[in-house]
Amino acid sequence: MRGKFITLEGIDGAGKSSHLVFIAEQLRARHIEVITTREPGGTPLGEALRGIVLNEPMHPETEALLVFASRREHLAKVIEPALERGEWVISDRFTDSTYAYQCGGRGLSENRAAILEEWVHGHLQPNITFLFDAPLAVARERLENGTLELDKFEREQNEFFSSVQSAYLKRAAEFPARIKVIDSARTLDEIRAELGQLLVALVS
Ligand code: Z5A
Repeated sequence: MRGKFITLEGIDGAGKSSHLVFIAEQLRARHIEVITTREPGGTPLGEALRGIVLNEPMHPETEALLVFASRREHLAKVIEPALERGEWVISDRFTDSTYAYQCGGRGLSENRAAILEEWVHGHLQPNITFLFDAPLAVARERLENGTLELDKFEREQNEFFSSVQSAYLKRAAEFPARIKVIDSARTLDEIRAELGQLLVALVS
């Protein structure tokens, strides 16, 4: 049986990476084969592109083309083969990030993103997306406490993150069956309890 595809989304510091391991453990406890991966990245080429996207200033359309190039490789080499083998894939970020950061944050037209999305994975969408949503001030504080060196995106100002967050919530309103908004201003235990329930529904 084909595996399921789970993606984690949210503004920087909202907490998605903290929950990736928990989600994988919950699934493995149910004897499900799981791989975890991330975007941009997930392949040697994708990781090289990640270094460029996160650190080099560039035109918003160049940024969108590079994250979709990384995604094409990721789908071909990692995501699709794993799903075909019946494994579940958990990706820290996927295409909703492009709508949030490049469209919401940088002003790229959604039509351009939709063309690339159709080209790169018109046939595939995540089975479920957890959107970790926290007030900007909370996310910012967590990030500044946890990170030694901020990348190009993390150095952006509140206005940018506010636009990114609005774009995420717009996506969630457009795709309510797929995108589950998780209030991540709560404690880790409270969030895990909700994730646990959502995973039970996904597994059964
Ligand atoms: N990007 C893009 O522009 N377009 C695209 O299409 C894609 C990506 C795919 C890299 O992403 C960048 O790529 C991203 C957009 C761009 N922007 N940036 N930067 P990334 O996911 O690798 O980087 P990130 O967003 O900065 O992830 P992060 O630093 O790992 O943040 P997080 O996953 O949201 O948070 P966390 O690491 O789980 O938690 C941050 C800290 O808060 C940590 O110390 C935790 O222990 C703490 N934390 C988390 N949750 C809680 C709770 N509930 N209570 C207390 N403390 C908590």
